[in-house]
Amino acid sequence: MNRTNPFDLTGRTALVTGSSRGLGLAIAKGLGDAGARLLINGVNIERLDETASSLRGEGYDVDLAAFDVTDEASVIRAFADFDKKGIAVDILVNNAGIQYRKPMLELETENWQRVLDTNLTSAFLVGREAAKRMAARGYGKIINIGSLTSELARATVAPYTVAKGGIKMLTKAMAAEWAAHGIQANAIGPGYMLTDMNEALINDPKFDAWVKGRTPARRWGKPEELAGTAVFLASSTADYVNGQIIYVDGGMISVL
Ligand code: GCO
Repeated sequence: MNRTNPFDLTGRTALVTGSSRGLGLAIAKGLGDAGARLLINGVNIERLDETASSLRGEGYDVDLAAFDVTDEASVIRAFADFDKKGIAVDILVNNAGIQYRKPMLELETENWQRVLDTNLTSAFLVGREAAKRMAARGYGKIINIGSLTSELARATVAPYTVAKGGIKMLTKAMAAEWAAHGIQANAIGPGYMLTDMNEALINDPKFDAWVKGRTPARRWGKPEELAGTAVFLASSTADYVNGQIIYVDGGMISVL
């Protein structure tokens, strides 16, 4: 019998922002494993080049998309460049993000703004440019990366919490306006993951013990554990899934 794989992404092009390492890289690999051509994005050209060549070495079909997701002119230029090259972004993963930990009473407005620009406004900017093209084609998948802090606050990460709460609502706003154009916008909410961004937390024995105690799975998540959910949301099996945030968190958000 000739069965087709409903999760197959062959022929699709996926742009993953902030994908030279961490969660973005793991998600990109997952989409690539499912057959997608990858557009790897970041601002550090050297690191991006290294990631692209190692991905190519592993057999992935990769192009570089070096632009700053916080800079509107660069985002617009990048999409104009895709248009010129005949590249259609079928799948967009808004993953780029930074963390800045400081108690709010000491927090500088500049750093508040920087975290919001990188973690939230970027998803609007890149999302808008991608969705203009997706709407014209009547097809597109947008996956925004949320967080446990899309729902719950944690002391010292206020701007991140506000940005990730915003990501949850931006995802719903995208669904509200773009679902009729054949675009599905959803989000993934990772739990505590083993990434460079979380290095200071992972290396803090008290925090490490707290994560393991607080998470029903009793461990940190591995970046590659997001891949399956990303593939699902990017695939045709999720064509009627809209505006959702799916937590991949070892059960943390569901328990006290
Ligand atoms: C923090 C971390 C966060 C978490 C993530 C959990 O300081 O709390 O850096 O990024 O890992 O938000 O979902």
